[in-house]
Amino acid sequence: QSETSYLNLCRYVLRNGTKKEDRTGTGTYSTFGYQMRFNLQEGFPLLTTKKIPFRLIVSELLWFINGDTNIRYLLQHNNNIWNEWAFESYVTSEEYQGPDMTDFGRRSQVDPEFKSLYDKEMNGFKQRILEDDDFSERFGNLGAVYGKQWRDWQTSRGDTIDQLAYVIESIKKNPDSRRHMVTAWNPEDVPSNMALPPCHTMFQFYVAEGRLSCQLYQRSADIFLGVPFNIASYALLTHLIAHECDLEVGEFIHTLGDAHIYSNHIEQINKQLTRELLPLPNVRLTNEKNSVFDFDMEDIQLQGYDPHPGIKAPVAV
Ligand code: DHF
Ligand code: TMP
Repeated sequence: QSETSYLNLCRYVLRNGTKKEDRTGTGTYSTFGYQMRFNLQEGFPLLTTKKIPFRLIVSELLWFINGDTNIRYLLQHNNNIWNEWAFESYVTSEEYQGPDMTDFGRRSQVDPEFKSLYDKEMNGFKQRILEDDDFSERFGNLGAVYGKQWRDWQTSRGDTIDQLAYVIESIKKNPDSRRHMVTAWNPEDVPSNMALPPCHTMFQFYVAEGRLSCQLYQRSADIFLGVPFNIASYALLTHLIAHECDLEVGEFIHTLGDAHIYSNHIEQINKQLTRELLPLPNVRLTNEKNSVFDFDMEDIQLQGYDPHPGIKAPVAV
């Protein structure tokens, strides 16, 4: 079963990872360069050894596909996975007048009194993003992140490039091409123009024997929290594009740069590794729609997902 390749990654980094400090101050065990393969014909690669909320994968992917970079859409779909990075830009702005939120990610894990202050500020922040258009324009936007680069890449000529639409056209017209590439890594934007430089930076499609495969290069991989989402997200993108192009799905190949386990995720991973694999679920896409750009949440259904319970872990900000 293809989940084994994820569990092998966990085992490999636990055993061989080098202790390494990181930007967030959490500390990691890390390795450089690793590849996993998922045969999408075997089933949909959503982990069964811990529950991954599929609706979060779908709403985040549709948000990318729509070219949206504002967390308001995610909040409207009850998806909180990007909140901290928008909140960070708010609490470091001149407009913010509340209690000191410096280093809120770490402090909220170790200081219960601070955590209640933080939860209150965060809830107020989310409410304003949802209700106040002007506030949401200014602080809900994560900058030139994935959606912007995929759909609306800014060129030096002053126009923009819709990389995703182009790649779908090229898969249809010229399936054998070796140029089915999309890149989210825009060197001009990386230093200052975004909340977090893209982690999943570049992907390529490949067509052979009527099957569509996808390979992703991920420069930085949070093995316990981010990677399970990234696998499912690109597997789903491959399904959506295959559906539009009248192809079957092939493989998802996941290539990692700095692949790390945060020091405060070790216990959780060890627990997960004791669990037995369960059957993989399947995705069903509506036949009423063809274009990737027309899909809504309800057009994407997951069947047969009966995983082990979720395992909580703090996210490093
Ligand atoms: N920073 C770090 N340090 N790691 C990440 O994985 C990460 N991912 C980002 C943005 N910044 C990041 C975007 N994707 C979660 C999962 C994916 C994600 C962000 C957060 C997460 O916290 N997942 C939890 C809870 C999900 C929920 O809200 O129910 C999980 O248990 O999977
Ligand atoms: P970095 O920018 O210092 O590499 O920090 C980004 C962290 O977020 C790092 O732990 C990797 C993790 N991450 C993922 O694993 N997957 C994702 O999709 C995103 C956005 C981040």
